[in-house]
Amino acid sequence: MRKVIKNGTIVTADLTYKADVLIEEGKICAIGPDLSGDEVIDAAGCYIMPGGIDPHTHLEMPFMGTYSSDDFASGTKAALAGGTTMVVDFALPNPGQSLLDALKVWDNKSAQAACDYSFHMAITWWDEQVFDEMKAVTERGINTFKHFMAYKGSLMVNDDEMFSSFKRCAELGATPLVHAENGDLVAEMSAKLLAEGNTGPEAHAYSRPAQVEGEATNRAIMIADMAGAPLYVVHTSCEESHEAIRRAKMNGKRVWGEPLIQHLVLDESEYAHPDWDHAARRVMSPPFRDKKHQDSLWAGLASGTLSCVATDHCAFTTEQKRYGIGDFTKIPNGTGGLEDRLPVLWSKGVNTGRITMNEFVAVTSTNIAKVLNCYPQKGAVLVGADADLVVWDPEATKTIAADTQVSAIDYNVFEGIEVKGLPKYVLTRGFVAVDQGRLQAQEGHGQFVARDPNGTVNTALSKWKDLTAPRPVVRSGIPASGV
Ligand code: DUC
Ligand code: ZN
Ligand code: ZN
Ligand code: ZN
Repeated sequence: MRKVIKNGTIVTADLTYKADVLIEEGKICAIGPDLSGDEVIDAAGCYIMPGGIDPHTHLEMPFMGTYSSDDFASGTKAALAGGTTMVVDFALPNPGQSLLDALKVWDNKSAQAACDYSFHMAITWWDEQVFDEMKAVTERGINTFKHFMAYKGSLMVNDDEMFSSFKRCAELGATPLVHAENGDLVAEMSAKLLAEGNTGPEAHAYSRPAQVEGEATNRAIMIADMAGAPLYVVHTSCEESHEAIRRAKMNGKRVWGEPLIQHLVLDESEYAHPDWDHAARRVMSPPFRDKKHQDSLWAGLASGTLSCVATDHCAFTTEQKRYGIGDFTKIPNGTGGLEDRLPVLWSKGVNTGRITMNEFVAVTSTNIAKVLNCYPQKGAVLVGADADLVVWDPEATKTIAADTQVSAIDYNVFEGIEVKGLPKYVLTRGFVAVDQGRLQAQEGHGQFVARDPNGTVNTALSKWKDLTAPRPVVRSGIPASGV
């Protein structure tokens, strides 16, 4: 059975043009004028774009004494409802746990996925076993390793551990990722705030100012450079971090930054809301920032110094957030966004003229597929690519509301925002998961996407830069004067 999408305008990261798209066995098999198939999807008045890829989600993640409340079933359905056709989640070994055992846990959870998915592997501890297992992980098609520079006492790794792991990434052709916040300083400032009686959610933001993120981003960039590895900085939320990334790029370093849709449109005033629940629901790390930082992030997307827009989707219910009443450090960190990333970015970015439609496709899909090394299977409207497609109606509107969302939690941080531009059809490998705006996703349809190591960037870098290679011995150590 061949499906054909007719009468639409294709929008890719670099082109906008009118053509039909023919789909067979889950793949795009032809693009051109006047194509015919057994089933027609009418895209008149709509744009045909590659489905969104969310490079950063935490589905059913054990974290801060609980589990995030969207699992691979509700999370990937929410993704599809909003035009995202692939998510990349983080397999998270407990410190001391085998990476391959952690991977089995994520394999089991993801069996219910409704859209395709891949994993990053977190490095939460370091020894020879981890060093060895990283190779087996890359052989499973996972070429990205995440390092938490924050969450002292649980997930955080130190500089020596990061340096070892980054060098291993360079050897394996893998890319390290960092959550860049200075965990020592955050721990110290949190303790001081609590001791002074600052126990509410606003203190979460006070404990993690932009400086802790800027410092950690710059440190990670320098460590990656010494290791001969590229670097992907997750949830870039402030000018200080963006500045470090910009400078690195100008110096020829392969570094990418990933702002979240939340940081682009929501600001720190949310934490001053008189309602404790309202503020706590918005507690995430890094926290929301002021407008100056938002302007910097938008500028980065337009200029290309920031590459990908993600969600860090890590959804907790109000009841879970209330674990932190009386102590902000116990509020589970995380917000949702999987369903809203594309409509909100389109409305606040494309409709306002801050980014073009082609830049929208680049930062929500194509750049991500390239950096994570699954392009052009994903992120492309090309013959041979997976038919992960969105037929986007730029005139459709809605008001974001928790009452109508797919996500399993009881609120939405974007509540009340009016969006214009919504998916009319969403196809996941040819299967129509959103039909005229109605969700008909199927749990279990999603498949794991293997991302082979040795993307072009990684290979080039580790050949070019090997600062850790043995150095020539130029002196014996005895002064020549013989004193
Ligand atoms: N930040 C969050 O807010 N939640 C999950 C993990 C993270 O780094
Ligand atoms: Zn993080
Ligand atoms: Zn409220
Ligand atoms: Zn995260």
